[in-house]
Amino acid sequence: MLYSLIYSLHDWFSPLNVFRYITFRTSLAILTALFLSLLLGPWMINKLRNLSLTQQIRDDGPKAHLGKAGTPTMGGILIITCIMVSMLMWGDLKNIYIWIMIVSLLGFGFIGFLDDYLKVHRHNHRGLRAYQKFGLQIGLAVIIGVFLYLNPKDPYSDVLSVPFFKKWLFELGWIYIPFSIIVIVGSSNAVNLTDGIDGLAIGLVAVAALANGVLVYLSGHKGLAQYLQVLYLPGTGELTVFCGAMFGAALGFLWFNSYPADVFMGDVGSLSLGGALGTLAVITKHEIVLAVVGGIFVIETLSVIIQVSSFKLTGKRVFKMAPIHHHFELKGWPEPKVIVRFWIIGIVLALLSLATLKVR
Ligand code: 57M
Repeated sequence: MLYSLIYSLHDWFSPLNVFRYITFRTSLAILTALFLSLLLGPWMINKLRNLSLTQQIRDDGPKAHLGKAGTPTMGGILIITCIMVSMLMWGDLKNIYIWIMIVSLLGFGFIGFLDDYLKVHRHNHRGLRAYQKFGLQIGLAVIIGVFLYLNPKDPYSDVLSVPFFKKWLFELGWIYIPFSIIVIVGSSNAVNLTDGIDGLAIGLVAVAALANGVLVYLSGHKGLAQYLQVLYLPGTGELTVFCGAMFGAALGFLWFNSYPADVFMGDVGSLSLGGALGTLAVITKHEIVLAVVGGIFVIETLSVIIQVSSFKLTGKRVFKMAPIHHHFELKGWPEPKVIVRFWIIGIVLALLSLATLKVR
């Protein structure tokens, strides 16, 4: 909104023309979300604590985690608030893709909020039942997937692109709808599983937001998309501003969630951020690239699938504990070492995903 108001004045004051540029507004979105997080963080943490919205620690987890009991959770409310304020200020609210991202962020955030709230307020600390949580997530993803598939403005609404192989475009037809649902729901739950040690998930979300910001800027820019031979998707360039808001809010939350964490994001944060990243990948046709950018999220999810399958089929564990971050904790790695080493791998994978743009 603020963007439209300021930009409309550029006829009288030409320097305001700079607000036309996505890169300029993305910088403002990053700074707004970051400083709003730092400003509201302490107040939000106290509020969560005063409302007894604090974490229960399961006793079957790493013993080192027992000391985390009582840490305020549902800090994802702060993340979502900062992204939304930043978007409402600097995003072009006439862009349909911005609204699809907002629906995804708030929709998955609401599902996570329900789960968190029930966990805190139920005597057995049980949140939503698995079928309820998955059912709500799939329902939201169906709405997003069908809308994107029927989007008259997107000539590639059913196309799957493959990194490195620029000419390979697979027209999936209506199959694209279930495919996009799997990407969105899978991404939401992958971030949720990864959020099991201080700062790991939010740090990787910041890396993914930054990498996706570069990807979406290029695929929304006609000249650059043609030069790099990536799909040119008109109107998606505006999502760079959303990625900037996400990056700024993630950095701001990391200030408080870094080890030893003052606050956890809760499912309200992990489900919403994961759902947004998955939706972003579907809009920009970078689903396979997302799997590289969010490689740690994929590895964490695969570790759970392997562990649960092995345990059910053979009664034996492959890892000391899944997700894999717990495995390294139980191997004796201090928590900060697990976090930073996983971030390093995440950054390398993000750089690799950007390399797919150049390699033909
Ligand atoms: C999401 N939630 C954390 C916090 C955060 C099938 C199985 C793999 C499911 C999985 C599970 O329950 N996942 C749920 C992970 C929890 O964090 C809360 O949840 C929010 C994210 N959704 O924001 O509110 C705990 O994680 C720790 N934490 C931090 N710092 C952070 O910044 O230390 C979180 C954020 C928090 C805190 O201790 O309480 C979680 O782990 O539950 N289950 C597991 O991950 C469990 N693994 C397991 O059961 N493995 C078995 C299975 C696969 C057969 C095995 O390997 O044998 C582990 N998690 C816990 N206890 N808490 C181990 C047991």
